Formats: sequence, C-alpha cells, structure tokens
Amino acid sequence: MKHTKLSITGAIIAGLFASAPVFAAGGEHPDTPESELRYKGAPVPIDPGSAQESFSPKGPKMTAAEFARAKNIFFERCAGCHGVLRKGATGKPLTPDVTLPKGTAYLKAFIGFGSPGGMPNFGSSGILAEKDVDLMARYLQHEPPVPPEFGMKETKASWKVIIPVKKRPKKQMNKYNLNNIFSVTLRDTGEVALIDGDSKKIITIIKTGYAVHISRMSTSGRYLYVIGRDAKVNLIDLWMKTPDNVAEIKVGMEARSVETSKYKGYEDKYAVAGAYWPPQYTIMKGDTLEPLKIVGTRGMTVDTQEYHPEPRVAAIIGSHQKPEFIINVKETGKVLMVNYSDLDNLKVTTVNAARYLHDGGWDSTHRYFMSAANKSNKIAVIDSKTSKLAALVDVGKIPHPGRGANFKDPKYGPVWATSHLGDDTISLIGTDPKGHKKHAWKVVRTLKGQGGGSLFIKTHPKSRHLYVDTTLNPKAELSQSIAVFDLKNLKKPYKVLPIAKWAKLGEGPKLVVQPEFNKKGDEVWFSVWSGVKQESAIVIVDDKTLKLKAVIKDKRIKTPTGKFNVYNTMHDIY
Ligand code: DHE
Repeated sequence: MKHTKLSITGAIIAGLFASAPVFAAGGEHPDTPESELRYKGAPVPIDPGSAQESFSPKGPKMTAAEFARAKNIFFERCAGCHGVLRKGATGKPLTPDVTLPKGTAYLKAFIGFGSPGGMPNFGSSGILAEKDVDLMARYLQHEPPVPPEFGMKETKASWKVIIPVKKRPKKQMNKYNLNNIFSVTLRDTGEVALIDGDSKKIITIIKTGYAVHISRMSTSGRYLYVIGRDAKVNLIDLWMKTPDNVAEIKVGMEARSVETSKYKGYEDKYAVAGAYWPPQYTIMKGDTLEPLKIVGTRGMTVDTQEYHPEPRVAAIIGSHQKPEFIINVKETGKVLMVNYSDLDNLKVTTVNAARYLHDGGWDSTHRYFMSAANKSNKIAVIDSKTSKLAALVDVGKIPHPGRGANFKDPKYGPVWATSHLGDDTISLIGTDPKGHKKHAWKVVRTLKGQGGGSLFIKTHPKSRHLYVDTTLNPKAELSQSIAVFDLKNLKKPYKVLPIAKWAKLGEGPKLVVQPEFNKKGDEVWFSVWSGVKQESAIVIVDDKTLKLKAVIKDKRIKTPTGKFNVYNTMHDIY
C-alpha cells in the first residue's frame, strides 16, 4: 500500500481523537494517566514502501506480503513513540536484541493488552485484529527496515522557487496591518489560514505541507515560514497583494520545526528547519529556501553516552546574542548552538542538557533559552551569551510550555512559567540572576491548575492574566475550557472560561488549544479543535474583562490548532 495523503490524515485523526475513548475505557494502564496516553506520536509520514524489507535469519517466519503490511502498521501506529528505527523514544526500544529473547507469545500479550508504562492495548481495544497482533509480534523480531536518507541531492530536487526574488513586490502591496495578522495552522487540511487580527476576516488560505505544524517569522516581518509534518517548508511573502507561497522545499521525510536568523546583520538572511527523519537540520537562504548546508544529529546520548541512530530535531530558536541557531536534539538530550556566520567552517557548541528535549522559549530578556526535557521532568536553562548550561531545574511531570510565559511574580520578580502534561501544576522559575539572585533558576512558586494534559500557556507584557489550556485532559469540561490566573494576585483561585461552549458548535471533541495574543496584547485567541468533518472555531476573549469578544467560524477553518501572531512571533513576545 502506498501511503497516501488521505490515509495518513485519516490515521492522524483516528490516532488523536478516536484513540481517546479506548484509553479511557481500560484500567490497563494504572501508572499512565490518559492525558499522557493521548499525547502519542502521530503516524510517521514516511512512505513505508521506501524502507526495504530486512528479514533476520533468527526472526520468526514471515512472507514478504506480511512484512509489508506490518511495516505499514508500524509506521502508522508505533513509530511516533518507538522511533522509526525502534531505538526507543517515548516508547521502549524494540530492536531484535530486545525482542528476540522475549519471543512471539510475550510480545503478543504486550501488544494485545498494553502495559502500565503507557503502551496502548492494541488488541483488546479492537484497534488491531488478532492476526495483526500476531503479525506485529513476529515483525518486531526482525531488523527494523531503514527509510532512505535525504541528502542535498534529494533536498535540491524538492526545492521550488515559485516567484523569484526579482519578481516579488518592492514594497507592501496590500493594506493589511501585517503586524496583526495571525497564521493559523489548519492541521488536517495541510493549510494555513491568514486571518486579519483587526477585522477578524480570513485574508486567504494557503496550501502548505500536510499535518502542518508551526509557523515562524523572518526578523523583518515580511516572510512567513510554515513547516508540515511531511518536512515541507513553505515560504510565504506577506507583501504580496494576496500573500502566497513564493518558495518551497522538503528537508527530509518528517519534521516539526523551522526558525530564522535573528542576530543583528543577519535579519531575513537564513532559515533553518529540523527533521525527525532523517535526523538532521538544514540551513537555507531566507528569501528563497535554497538549501546551503545539511548537518546530521546522530551521535551519543547525554547521560549513558551510547550511540543513538535517530536523535530527532525538536524546537529551534534563533539567538539574539550571537549569529546562532539553538537546536534541541530530542533523544540525545543535547542542545546545539550552531553558528551560521561561516557555513563552510561551521562551529557548533554542544551543550549537555537532559532527555528528551522538546519545546521551549526565551526568558523575558531573550538571553536564556528555557528548554523542556520532558522525560526528565526538567527545564534546561541555556545561556545564549556564554553558550553554556546555566541550570537544570526540576519541575512537574512532563513539562510542555510551548514557548512558555514571562511575567513578574509580585514576590520573586521576573519568572518564566510552564504547565505540564503529566500533572495539574504550573511551575514558575525565577529568571533574573542579577536582580533576584537567590531565586534565579529555581521554582519559586507552583500554581495548581485545572488538571493535567496541558499543552500551552500564555501571557503578554500588557496583560495581567495567565492562560493555561488543558487540551489533552480526558474530562471534556477541562479539555474544552481555559484556566486564567490573576498575575497581580497569584493566590486568588483561577477563573474558568468555557471557551468551547462560547463557540456554540455541534458534535465533536472541541479541544481548546494554544492561547495567542494579538499585537496590542488586549485580546487572546483560542482554537476550538474538532475533527476534520466537524465544525471548529477560533474564540477571541477580551483580556481586560475576560468576556467573549468574537467567534470566527467559517467552513474553511478546519482543525485549527496553533496560531502565530506576526508581531509577537517576530519579536518573541510571550
Ligand atoms: Fe507539536 C510545537 C513536536 C503534537 C501543536 N511541536 C512543537 C515543537 C515540536 C513539536 C518539536 C517545537 C517547535 C519549535 O518551537 O521549533 N508536536 C510535536 C510532536 O512530536 C508531537 C508530540 C506528536 C507528533 O507526532 O507530531 C506533537 N503538536 C502536537 C499536536 O498534536 C498539536 C497539539 C496539534 C497540531 O497542530 O498538531 C501540536 N506543536 C503544536 C503547536 C506548537 C508546537 C501549536 C507551537 C507552539 C508555539 O506557541 O510555538
């Protein structure tokens, strides 16, 4: 079977939404809360046909057709957690040295009934038929098939300049207030919606990579970069009469992150995208996406110092202190400070952090990168000025800050905050080593939110509120609402805003996800995310009054998730 766009998209929805009730029903995972189980990797968008069969002489018997079917199932259901090469990530390693001694019967029971550690019960839940459970148990005892590499030849072949620089506008050709445009991820249609933050009208819908993930801005605010899970990067020119794609490229077969050069003198010069497969990052020209340099991330893990063949690139952030990209490498637990001032003699400083690095953002001074090591329950503080680890801070269970939230704690001064997937806490970390030395890089306060399953947290320098989502909490009243804390009085109980209810939608999961401020910092936008065939919406709240201000509904707004305000993204305001 060829992995078509449709089947993958369907599977993503199935994986994310349909799996939830299955997990909820079972008492099979006493040690793993459902909010964690819900946060499993999406299907890997690599064509399984491209990874060659690799029968092992010691493995149980399988026909070529069985192997091909198992490969499909593995890429769709398992690789997100166990890694394409089965070396282990959120899920355990499943290489033949581990699986062969266990044998078919043991593996069948494991796949069929799941484990307390978080392995779903694929058999008893009905996700996999009995014969497929048997098939997978045998497949796992063979060597993992390796998907192809993606070097400069393949990258260049995928590169298209749709409108050359010379033919692009010399000035802004539209009347939009560019600073207040929102790029909204339409996850399952492979598009972004550009929405005018002033009029709340959709400007245009632009085709991007499928299962599109994040948007980032060039320093000047002219160019918008969007990356899809299929590793396609789209470059959108906001100066065009109707903004549209001017270039595109693929940086691998699976990816999540894109960023731009922010250092003085390098504004709009470079872009960088990080891939999950192959594990590598690609530096490109900022205005054309011409690929300039590809660097692999395979290497040794930070703690056990063992070779890892698949260390995926997670968050990337552009330094304001040096001409550097700061790159989280998930499985090795290392942060790479990649100096782009001389691409032929590339200098990379490797900072030891902790596993598995995922997302993160700046402190308010834009000097310290606060990076979540989600399996270690730590925030790694990277000093972008000295290129050193400033601290590893213990926080709650599975920190997931997005880019986090910066504000002044009435008692402890400037703090950066993260919420958590694995518990209901919000950790406030002191970030002012000069003015509040005693409190720097310590959790100075822990707030109690609505529940676990939080993905994103947000405030704005002009706001007195902190917004915390609980998108993956199994309780609908929590996944469909937002907790708001008063930053002037953190002892006050949080208020709950029934965002999904305000959207007045029909059937659907209606998950409320990712608060994002407008440029002025007086309104905050939320996605109400339902299935691709159901109605979704964007709900806008007045930050002063915490009252509903507007609801954007349109049949084109399908599966909205991340929203990126141009000005706030350009200036790293959060
Ligand atoms: Fe994300 C950021 C990876 C699932 C919405 N996500 C990120 C980043 C990474 C990442 C590495 C940081 C990028 C950066 O800053 O450079 N996300 C992954 C996954 O591997 C994971 C767990 C599973 C998968 O297979 O993709 C995953 N992410 C999701 C979702 O299911 C979400 C909720 C909905 C969606 O759109 O797919 C989702 N991720 C987001 C958003 C951001 C993000 C909105 C950016 C937040 C921000 O404010 O910057």
